[in-house]
Amino acid sequence: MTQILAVAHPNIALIKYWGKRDLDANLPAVDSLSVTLQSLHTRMALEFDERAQSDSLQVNGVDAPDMLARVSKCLDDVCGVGRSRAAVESESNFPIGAGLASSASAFAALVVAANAAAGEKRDTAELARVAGRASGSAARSLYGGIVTLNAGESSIDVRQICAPLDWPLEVIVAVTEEGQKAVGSGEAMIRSAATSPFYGSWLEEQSADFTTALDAVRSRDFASLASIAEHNCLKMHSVMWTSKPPVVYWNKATLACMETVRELQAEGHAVFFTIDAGPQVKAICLPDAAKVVGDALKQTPGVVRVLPSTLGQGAHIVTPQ
Ligand code: 2P0
Repeated sequence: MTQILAVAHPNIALIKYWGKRDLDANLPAVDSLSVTLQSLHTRMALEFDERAQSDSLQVNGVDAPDMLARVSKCLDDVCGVGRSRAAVESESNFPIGAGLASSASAFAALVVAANAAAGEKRDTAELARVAGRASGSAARSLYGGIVTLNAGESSIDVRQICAPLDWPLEVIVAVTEEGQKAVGSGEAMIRSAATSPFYGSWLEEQSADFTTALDAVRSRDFASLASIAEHNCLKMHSVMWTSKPPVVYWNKATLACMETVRELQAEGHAVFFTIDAGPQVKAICLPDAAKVVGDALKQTPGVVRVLPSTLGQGAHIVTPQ
């Protein structure tokens, strides 16, 4: 069978997903709101082979047996358990497993590729639900621009609320460490729910934070979005830090980048930070501020490189069958 190629972009949550309502179904405990990044991508090549005995997976040109079970299960979810075995090759142009949502772009691209192979039977909303079972954040990468994920009792509802050009925010990712994180987000979330004394208030306040952010996007109120996104990020990290044992993804450069963003804000630039399950800092800004923000982060001690991006498209097929 022909090889199918899909591309998806990682997304960065401004209102974070941290915690699961249902472990088996991988349902998030809270609503989230994200931006999809155009310059970072995962390309997923998928080819089914009726004669093959088992699935295979390469990530950036190297066999990845640890991830294979999750990929096989996701292919079963899209194509059915009676499917042929598949050869899957994933390539990302940014550090993976480092808090840059590589599992989001990978599983979003995978479900789109698998759906094309299976004859386009599922719509995007359904693919988002399937991707979310593999990786909670992957559901959001099915869509471009600014995206919401509502976490219901038994299902998720994912939507684009703003197309990329309707509010052309820019994101500068400051990479402070290229290596993979020591504790995966799935495991860390479970630990937080079980041990952080702040987890309950995190859950309680989330829908108010989500609504504030949604209103800020709808009214294009950058200052309001900045304030709630930074608050929500720091609250998620407070839950992580107060887990037992603590989950601390930051390094010295993470803090230095936050300080840089604070200085830029004091100079009047429209920028705010967010940080995920890794030490990288993402600075979200209005287009006018992008150059000065990029230059300032590049010069911040400990920053390895910066990756600038506009808001991007949802997951899509590159080569039709
Ligand atoms: C987010 N993160 O909303 C949050 C913020 C990291 C910090 O979603 O266990 O890899 O596969 O559902 O999607 C990263 O977690 O977790 C994540 P699983 P996922 O983007």
